[in-house]
Order: sequence, then C-alpha cells, then structure tokens
Amino acid sequence: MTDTAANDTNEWHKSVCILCSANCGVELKLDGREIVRVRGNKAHVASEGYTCEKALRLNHYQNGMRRLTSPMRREADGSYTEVDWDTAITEVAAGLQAIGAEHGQDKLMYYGGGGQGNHLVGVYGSGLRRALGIKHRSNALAQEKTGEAYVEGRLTGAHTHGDFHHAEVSIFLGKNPWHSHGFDQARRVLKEINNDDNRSMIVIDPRRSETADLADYHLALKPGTDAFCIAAILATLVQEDLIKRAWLKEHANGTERILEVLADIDIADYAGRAGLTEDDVRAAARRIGRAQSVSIYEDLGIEMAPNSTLVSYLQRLIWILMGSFNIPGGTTTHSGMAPLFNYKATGSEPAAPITGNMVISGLVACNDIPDMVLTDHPDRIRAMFIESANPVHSLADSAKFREAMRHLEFSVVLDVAMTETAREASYVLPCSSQYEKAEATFFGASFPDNHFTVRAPIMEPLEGTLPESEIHSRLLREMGMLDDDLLDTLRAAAQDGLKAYGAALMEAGAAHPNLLAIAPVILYETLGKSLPDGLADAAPLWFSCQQLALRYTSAVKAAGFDDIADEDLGDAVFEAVIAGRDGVTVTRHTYEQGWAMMGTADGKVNADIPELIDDLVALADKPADYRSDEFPFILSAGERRAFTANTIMRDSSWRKKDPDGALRLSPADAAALGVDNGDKIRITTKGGSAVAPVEVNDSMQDGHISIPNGMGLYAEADGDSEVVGVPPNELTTLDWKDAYAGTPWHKHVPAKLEPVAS
Ligand SMILES: Nc1nc2c(c(=O)[nH]1)N[C@H]1C(S)=C(S)[C@@H](COP(=O)(O)OP(=O)(O)OC[C@H]3O[C@@H](n4cnc5c(=O)[nH]c(N)nc54)[C@H](O)[C@@H]3O)O[C@H]1N2
Ligand SMILES: Nc1nc2c(c(=O)[nH]1)N[C@H]1C(S)=C(S)[C@@H](COP(=O)(O)OP(=O)(O)OC[C@H]3O[C@@H](n4cnc5c(=O)[nH]c(N)nc54)[C@H](O)[C@@H]3O)O[C@H]1N2
Ligand code: SF4
Ligand SMILES: [Mo]
Repeated sequence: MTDTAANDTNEWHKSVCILCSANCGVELKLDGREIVRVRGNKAHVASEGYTCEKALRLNHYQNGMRRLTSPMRREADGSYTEVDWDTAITEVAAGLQAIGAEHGQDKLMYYGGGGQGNHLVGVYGSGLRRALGIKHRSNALAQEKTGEAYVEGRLTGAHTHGDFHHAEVSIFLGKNPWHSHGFDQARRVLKEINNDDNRSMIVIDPRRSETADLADYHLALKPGTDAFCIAAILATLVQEDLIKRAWLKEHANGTERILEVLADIDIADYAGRAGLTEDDVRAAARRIGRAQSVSIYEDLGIEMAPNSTLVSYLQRLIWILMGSFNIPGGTTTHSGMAPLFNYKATGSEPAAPITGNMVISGLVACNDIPDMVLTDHPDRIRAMFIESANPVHSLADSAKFREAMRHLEFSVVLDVAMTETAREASYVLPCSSQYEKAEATFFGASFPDNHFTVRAPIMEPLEGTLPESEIHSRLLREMGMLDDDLLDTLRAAAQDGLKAYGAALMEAGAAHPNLLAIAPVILYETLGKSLPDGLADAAPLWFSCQQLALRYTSAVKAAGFDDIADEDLGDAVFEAVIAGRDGVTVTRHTYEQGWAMMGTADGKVNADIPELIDDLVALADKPADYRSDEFPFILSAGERRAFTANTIMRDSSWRKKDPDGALRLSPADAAALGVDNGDKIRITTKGGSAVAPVEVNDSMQDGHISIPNGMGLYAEADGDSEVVGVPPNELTTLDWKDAYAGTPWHKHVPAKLEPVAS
C-alpha cells in the first residue's frame, strides 16, 4: 500500500512510468522528494516487471526541471508576475466567462487534456467544457490518429488493435516499437518473434530501425511511398488469390470494387515506385498469405507522411482480406474504461468554422488552429484553455502557433513547468506532478483481457501547486456552479457506501439536470473526500466503472467479478481499481464478443470507402517523391530514440545517449557533404533553419535524414538557459498535411543541408 507521508528510503512505492503510453508498472524509492531508485513492478498485471531504460530516469521528470510553484499572470509589458491562487482563479474564471458572454462560447477552444501518463485531467477538462459550453476542442490525437479514426469509423465503427503477443505475422508500418513501444512489454515480444521460426515480422520503414534489425522481412521503401507499397502487397494477395473469400462473404460488405481495383494494379510498377523489388514485395505478401493470423501496427511513419489516411485504409485491408479479425493473434476490437474516439458520426460531423475542414471525433485538426485564431473573421477563436499539452512546441509551425497565442484575447495554460506554450499565455496555473496526485490513463487496448491502473500519489504536492481536480473545482465554484447544500448531501451519502452514494447522485441528477455537465468535479468534491490514500482525484472513475459494467457486463464478470450481482458490478470494479496498485483486469472477452463491439450498422466490416478507393485509383498519377533540386533530402522531423519522451522531460541531462539530438544521415550523404560525426550541419526547410550535430548512421538510406522529437526545450522558467537540440516544429509548416484529417507530414519535410564551419 502506498503511503504519502512516509517518504523514507526503505519503502518501495508503486506507481507507473509516465513516459510513454505503455505505462509500465514501477516501484519507486524516495529520499525526501527525490526518486532515488526505480524498478519494474513484477506484480503489475500488464507489464509484469518490464520496463525500458527510460523509467530509471523518472527523477528528471519529478525534480529535473524548474517546476512552477505559483500561478503566473502576463502583464501589459509582456513579463510574468506571480499571483496568489485566489487572484488567479478569480481572474481566469472572469476571463473565460467574459469572452463567452461577449462573443459566444463557440469562440473558446479547449486544447489538450492528457499526455502519456495522465488522463484524469481530461475528465475534469470535459466537465469544464460542458459547464462553459465550449464547442471546439483539439488535442495531439488530431495531428496523428484522426486519419486512422476516420477510417475506423467507416470500416468497423470501433477502435481496433493487433495482438502482437500471438500473431503469426506481425507487421510494423512506420512504427518502431523497440523505442516507441505501443503495446505491453514490446522488446520482449519483438525478441520472442525473432526467436520463433513459426512466426514472422515484417517491418516497413525507410530506415533500418532497431525493430527492422529483428525482422524477417524489412521493406526499406523510399520515404512517403507507403501507399504504393501497401497497394502492391494487397494486389499480390488478390492476384495470387491468397485472400479468404469465404470469410469475407460472411463477415464483410462492399468488397467488390476494392477487389476489382486491386486486381488491376501493376505490382512491379508500384513496388518500383516505392524503391522496392517486385520479388521482395511478393515474398512479404506470400508470407502474409499463408499466415493463420496477421496483426499490423501503423504509427507516425505513415500517419505523418503523404497519403496517410489512404494508407490507414489500405493497411487494414491486409488483415481484412486475410480474415484475421477477432481471432487470436489477429486484430480485434476491444473494450475500455473510456473510448479515445467517438466513431458514431465519423464522416458526417459539422466542419470546423473558418477553415471548413473536417472535424473527426469532435477534434479540430491541429493544423487548423492557427488559421482559426489569426483572422478577422467574426467567428474566430478568441480564447484558449490548454492543459497538459505543449502545442507551441508540438504542433506544426511553432512560430505560427506562438503568434496565434499572442493574438488570442485570453488564454490559460495548466502545466507543471513554464513551457514554450505557457510562455505565451495570459495565465499559467501550476499543477501538481503525476507523482503528487492520483492519476490513470485510458490507453489500454488489449484483448481478450483488458486492464486498468489507478495510481495513488507517492508524495505530497509541491508547495504552491494544485492537482487539476482542485483547480477545476475552484474554477467552477468561482463561476457559481457548485451548490454547497447539494455537495453536503452527497458527501453524507458517500459515508454510507457506494450504493447509497449512487442513489443520491441519481436523485440529485434528476433534480438538477445540469449536474451531469460538472459531474467530474461533483464526484471529486463528494465521493472523493471519502476515498483513501490521496485518491480523491480518481473519484470520477466511479462513473466510468458504472458505464463499463453496463456495456460489457459479461466480460467484466468473466474478469474475476463473476459472483457479483449485475447491479453491484460497477461499484465492485470501482472498489477494485481504487484498491489495486498493480492494475486490475477489468474485462475478459470471448472472440465472439469482439463482433458485438462493432459499430457498423450490420455488425460487419464495411470494406467500401468510396473516396479512398478513388484515391487508390488516382495513385497511378501521383508523385512518389517530393524532393526537389532546392530540397534534395526528406527530413523525418521528430524520431523516437532511446532518450526521447515527447516534452515530458525538460532537463536535457536525463539523456544518456544522443545528448544533443543529432541529425542522422547515411554514410554516402555524409561523405558527399564532407561531414563526420560531431560536425555541425545546417538544416533548412521551407519553414525554417536550424543547426544540429551530425551522426553518420548506416541505418539511414541515402537522401533520408532524421532529428529526434522533444528537443529544444527551455529548462528554466525565464527561458534564459541554454536550449539543447532542435525544436522540430521550427522546421515544419502547416500546409504540408493530409487531405482528409489535416494531419501534418512531420516525417516528410523536404530539406537541404549545409555544413557549418566550426
Ligand atoms: N522513446 C519514446 N517513445 C515514445 C515517444 C517518445 O517521445 N519517445 N512518444 C510516444 C508517442 S506520443 C507516439 S505517437 C509514438 C510514436 O511512435 P513511432 O511512430 O514508432 O515513432 P517515430 O520514431 O516517430 O516513427 C516511427 C518510424 O517511422 C519511420 N518512417 C519515417 N518516414 C517513413 C515513411 O515514409 N514510411 C514509413 N513506413 N516509415 C517511415 C521512421 O524511420 C521511424 O522508424 O511513440 C510513443 N513512444
Ligand atoms: N515535428 C514533430 N512534432 C511532433 C511529433 C513528431 O513526431 N514530430 N510527435 C507528435 C505527437 S505523436 C504527439 S503525441 C505530440 C505530443 O505533444 P503534446 O501533446 O504537446 O504533449 P507532451 O509533449 O507530452 O507535453 C505534455 C505537457 O504536459 C505537461 N505535464 C506533465 N505532467 C503534467 C501534469 O501532471 N499536469 C499537467 N497539467 N501537465 C503536465 C508537460 O510539462 C508538457 O508540457 O507531439 C507531436 N509533435
Ligand atoms: S518509457 Fe514506456 S516502455 Fe519505457 S518504462 Fe516507461 S512506460 Fe514502459
Ligand atoms: Mo503521439
């Protein structure tokens, strides 16, 4: 059991690593507020003791950066002054309300709501959005995963995930799980596949990544040519008749046109355009064709590159045509405590104002945000509420986003540090860190078992900071939205147990219909006060647990809750996740139930997405190379490496390798430019210019260069300290993006290189 008071060196405190979405269970030893030792938690239900090297450096998150310890207000001269919490809350509430009152709530935008380790912040954020009637929102998903969501909304109406722990053939498409993970115990799994003669790994990546090194088939295509490569693989499957026609008849609709188009594709031509040989493509396709199960992980290498939404569609056709869906080792739907996307309306949501571009699952495309701010249009966004995100650094064209921040009439950032984004905001509110409050993420995507981990604080909040739960509560109180009598009634009910609490909450909801809008704060203020171990912030999960139990009753029971009556199931799950520090298995499905989670009208796969099939046809006349005489290289701007973790780690000394964030290039390119390891080189793109040290790296193909993500951060609040590495989005532009989802082509930035005399 964790104990927030006893910060001695002898006790191991259970938590998770917050540096990537795997959220491995860890145990931490403290010396005062320092995290002095870290080890994997063997009892954790998903990670079973596994961690990568990054978890050992977690103290750099907790103590390495200059933390914010006071709310900050930007003054007329642009400087920031510390203000007390009461002043900050009063002025922020007034600022948000004033914009709404004067111009309408649709002039406010909410951005963020969670990172790699924290999603409860987003639950509180959704309460604030509903309370204020904020319509427009976005987050990092709208610069990577919305194209995929658009496709899934149409194909399956449900989120899907591969079973790489058991797949006969695992395909990694623009994904380097050795470094970026994305599923439990990734490195162990990759090594297991590598050691098993009956299983194969196909990696599709221009670079011989650490994952590609373990692959049976590495298709080292030219950057940005994935659509040609996947089309050629699909064409091989169809033309060599390796597909599962009987399965398709039973489980899919709308396969006629896509199969006709694939039957006509010239495999040799498309392989060639991707820089591959026909033999290599056919060999990989044949390996897929004889597999019992295929799972594919697409990630940024295709999501941030040309034809990204089309590729998201085409790659899914591989496992669809192979009938590798809702079977062991295949792709499956899955349950979860809260879905990351709402697919119901995909494709028919109202467009974003001003830009007229597509909104997917309620998310405005990140690349649209500056255009929605930097205009005289009467509908422009005038205020932003940003929490747990650093868009000035993480979105395309940092200079444009900075300008947009300054153009806003009002903005507030909730963060632990004075980030690149905070430095442009009207107000900055300092949050307690993820080890100083309760937190959880909604990332779990496993099947047939899915799990959920709530973590308790392992130390008191740093003085001057507040957890988001408390900040949101104070904001709502200031805006007059909390009724103390009601809170007292609910607090009293919570003392009588969850059953009594649930009944009282339902009664209150019926009497006060707007209560639902602010439910997260209500739960925090009432049920939260009766939770042990500093877990008050986790109270809104009560609601998620009820929904989980209602939607997936039999799967929840099968996960170890079989002797619980239906009406008590939600409470039982809540009690389990609140009590358990090792993660809890919350659902256990049968493969048949995978079909019940489909969101399509008839529960089958809808293989026909007409506009994307049109794009596939049009591919015949599309360029396979965006390099030019002016920009002869393709820059992959933001590669995941051994020591990168988005912008969660601000202090550059956490990196044991690649401390300065080198530009990687091939030996032949280095020789042609006359540069060697450690030399300085200038990278210039349409968007900007920066200097980085060189790393000659034989995993790079000629003409392809890369810089890491998450570099170029201010370590100190005043921004005077040295910035280490290149902030990648000083080099990217807003126009270079996907035609549907508007997701940026960060992995495909035409660039030129010039040696810098030292
Ligand atoms: N260490 C570490 N892990 C992380 C993170 C981190 O910052 N650091 N961030 C997390 C987050 S938010 C995410 S979204 C994931 C992202 O995880 P990944 O998508 O795996 O990460 P990247 O390194 O950005 O890109 C993956 C691969 O795409 C390849 N690539 C580049 N261009 C192309 C192309 O045109 N086609 C193909 N097929 N491949 C191409 C690159 O060579 C690279 O190997 O990582 C998560 N995990
Ligand atoms: N060029 C280029 N740009 C990219 C990428 C790329 O590959 N290339 N990758 C993109 C991807 S996939 C992603 S997901 C985004 C990620 O970019 P963002 O969504 O902006 O997220 P992070 O960098 O993870 O930053 C999270 C913020 O949360 C803060 N934080 C940490 N703990 C807490 C807390 O407890 N409470 C609060 N309120 N804040 C906290 C951190 O200080 C940080 O400012 O970057 C994207 N940007
Ligand atoms: S960085 Fe990701 S894979 Fe590595 S220990 Fe942390 S959560 Fe696990
Ligand atoms: Mo991401």
